[in-house]
Amino acid sequence: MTTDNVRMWTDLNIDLKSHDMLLNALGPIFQEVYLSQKNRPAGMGFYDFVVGDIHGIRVKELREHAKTGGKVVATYCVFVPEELVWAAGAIPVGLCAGTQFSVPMAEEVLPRNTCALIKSSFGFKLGRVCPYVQASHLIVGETTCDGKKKMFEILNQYQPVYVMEVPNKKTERSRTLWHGEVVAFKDVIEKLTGNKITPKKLAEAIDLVNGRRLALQRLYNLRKVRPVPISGKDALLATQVSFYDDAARDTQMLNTLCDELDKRVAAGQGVAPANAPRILISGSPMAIPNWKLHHIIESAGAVVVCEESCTGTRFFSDLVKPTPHNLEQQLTAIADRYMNIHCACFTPNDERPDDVVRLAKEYQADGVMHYNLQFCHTYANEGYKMAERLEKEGIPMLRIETDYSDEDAGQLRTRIEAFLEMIKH
Ligand code: BJ8
Repeated sequence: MTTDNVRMWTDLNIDLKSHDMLLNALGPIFQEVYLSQKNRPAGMGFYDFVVGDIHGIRVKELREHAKTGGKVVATYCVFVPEELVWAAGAIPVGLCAGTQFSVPMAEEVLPRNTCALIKSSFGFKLGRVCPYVQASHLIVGETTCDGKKKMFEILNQYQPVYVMEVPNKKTERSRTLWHGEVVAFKDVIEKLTGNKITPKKLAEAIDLVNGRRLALQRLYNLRKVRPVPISGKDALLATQVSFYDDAARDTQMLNTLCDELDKRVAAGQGVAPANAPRILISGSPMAIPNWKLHHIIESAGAVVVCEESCTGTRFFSDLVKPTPHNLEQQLTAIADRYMNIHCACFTPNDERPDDVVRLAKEYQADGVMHYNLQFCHTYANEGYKMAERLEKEGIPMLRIETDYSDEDAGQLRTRIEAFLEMIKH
């Protein structure tokens, strides 16, 4: 912990005592979950460094940006079109939190029966333990689920929040509404930054974000190979870091990692034996440092080969389609791309089971684990239709409902081991 960092955190009004406790807890968990893995790609060294300095260097970059008049825009959902933020010269940063540490802080205000992701994120603000929240000039929320929607109203009492209306259906009327929301968001960001979003700037931002999506697609494509050249834990970490690292640097680091994985594939080198059970996880997102399920699965000898989630395929599968440099057409292409995210907030949302079936085949998954955070009603309910669909397809599925605490780890381990035993070749 450098003096510089402490000064920066003090300037950001961080509660230093709680913050110390948070960082001190993270180190041993990272050691146990990540650094104990054997045969990791050397390219993961970058991600280890990022986690080792999680509240240091990147926050410093955001502060430098702010010193020159730049803005930082925080988000909680992959529906917020980050292209518009970059195009206005601001920096987007994903804020979702995946730690139990801040959950009790949030429970002083929010109902206990709220999902851990919402509580953890809100607790970060209430407890003043997250420098990314503190460094943001605007938080952008969305109307995806009721828990988040109502949390944003309370969060707005602490920090400026702007909420985008995400429709709940996929009809033409909903698409029109969403298109209007994207246009309105452009105006909000222009007002915040004082910068006009030009077609040229927007084209550059579209290329920037598409570039990162392509790099993540490349990483995930490499996970389709048997034996798989990278663990699910490492792939998850690389994806999680993409939510807050600089997009250009992130793309470069992802591609460097993929170059190394290409060589592993060519040499037939895997992180697990070729016959290790291959698992696809589908459901709620896993924000950093939520590595709980992956750790249990991979400690039991299986390997996670894909995540159908917003910290997985939903984050990068679709690109913004190329258009002429014309603002209206670019905004339509952006709105169309984001409406194609099959979040459980939509009704109906039959495209999601379709995706899972397709992904299970592409990634040669032996089984699917349907993961929902406790009190997340949208994903919990979709688990029913997902089970029906996968049964028809002959794909074994295990339903997992959990939170961020370790209380149920033993019980989960037992259920997961039994499932793996059943699907073993
Ligand atoms: S597009 S999945 S990132 S909303 S887990 S907070 S749904 S109660 S996170 Fe999400 Fe956007 Fe959808 Fe993706 Fe609510 Fe459920 Fe909690 Fe959730």
